[in-house]
Amino acid sequence: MDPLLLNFILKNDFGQLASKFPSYYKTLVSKLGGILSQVRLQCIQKGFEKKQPKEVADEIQRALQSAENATLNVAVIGQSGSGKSSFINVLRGIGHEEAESASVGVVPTTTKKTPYPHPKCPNMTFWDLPGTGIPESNPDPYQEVVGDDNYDFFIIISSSRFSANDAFLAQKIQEKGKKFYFVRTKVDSDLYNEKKSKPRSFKKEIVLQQIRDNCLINLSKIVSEPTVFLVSNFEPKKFDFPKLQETLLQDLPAEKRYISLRFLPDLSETLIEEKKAVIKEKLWLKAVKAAVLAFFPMTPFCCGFNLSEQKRYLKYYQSYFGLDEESVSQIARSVGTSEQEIYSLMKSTDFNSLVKDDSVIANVKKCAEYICSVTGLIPSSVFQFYKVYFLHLKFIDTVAEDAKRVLAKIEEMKSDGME
Ligand SMILES: Nc1nc2c(ncn2[C@@H]2O[C@H](COP(=O)(O)OP(=O)(O)O)[C@@H](O)[C@H]2O)c(=O)[nH]1
Ligand SMILES: [Mg+2]
Repeated sequence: MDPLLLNFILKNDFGQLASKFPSYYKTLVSKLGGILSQVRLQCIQKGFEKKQPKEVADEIQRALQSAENATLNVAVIGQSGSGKSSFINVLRGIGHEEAESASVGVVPTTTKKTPYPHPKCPNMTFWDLPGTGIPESNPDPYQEVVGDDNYDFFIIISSSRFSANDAFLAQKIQEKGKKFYFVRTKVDSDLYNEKKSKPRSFKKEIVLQQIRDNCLINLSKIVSEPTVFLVSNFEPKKFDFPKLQETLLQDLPAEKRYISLRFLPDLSETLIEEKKAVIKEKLWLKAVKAAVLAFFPMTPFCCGFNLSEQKRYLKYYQSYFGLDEESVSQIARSVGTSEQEIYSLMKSTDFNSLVKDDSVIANVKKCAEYICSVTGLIPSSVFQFYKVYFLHLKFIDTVAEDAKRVLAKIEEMKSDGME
């Protein structure tokens, strides 16, 4: 039960909401941050203070809309062959051999700046920038590349010892006042090579630390607190890929966080948890908006309980966690199993039992009893409102657990395949 919302519905106490909203909001949101910027939070709080429900509802609506419509432009830059295209394919959740993938190869395959929109979100574009150091490349690629102000941030990709080219790029981006992340790819092959050449003294952690130190020492001459992410584009769930994703999400402005969380691949359980937090936050904001608007006489609080509509929502949550039909068949293909096997891991396929779930009914009853004990009756619109709210929470929790089981299965099947 959501105490803030419940009290508001019961008492319509704007003063209480004004004072509690910002701190309560912070307890609800993902640890990477929520979708309301500080400015929006203050506007909402002011709206409550002035008892202006319409302003509050409008501000929430604007926040929800800008979260949905946000754009993200990521520039991926580095020497030819360093793994830029492979890296972009990982972030777009696309296999290197799929039709829409950025072409990957042992010979230079990208000679001009190429946009790769996310297949499910055209607002999110990764820019594969001309490989430097190859004869066909633009004589002054940095001017074109770094001069463009439309990128939200840069990712410098490097696959070997820190080079003069890496330093030059970092310097140029830094001079432009833009943010960059330094990604060292192909650590899988570094480990493999080290193990081959020094089988007796090989220690994975030491090799990784040496690579990290080499990058950090050089970068610290350019930026004050450098961070380096060691990744393998072949095994993105390992090494620093998940941490890189978390850092990007944390650093993004609030309104860009929702689509980024939604469309970047689920590389770890932590990211699934963060995704869950942001979609619950969205549901909560919608509920606050509905409750606030219900303050106007004649505004319907909730449009009743429509089963087919609820089914559509469940499908939406499945797609949010990358478990829609298309994604399931893609997952099945990528690990070489049947769609049926993936579906057998998912409890959210059973819509009817979710609708009848005891915990949803118990939560609604608890709220209804509490409201009745204070007011003597519960309007049916409020009852329906809670029914929908708790059902959606159940949908989200169930789909998130499904996503974790599918993630574990993918890992298990991939490691079986490698043995
Ligand atoms: N072992 C290993 N090879 C990689 C990795 N990333 C890319 N490659 C390979 O490196 C070559 C160049 O990759 P590509 O993505 O085309 O680099 P780009 O020229 O920077 O776009 C290809 O043969 C890739 O398969 C990685 O993380 N590990
Ligand atoms: Mg390329």
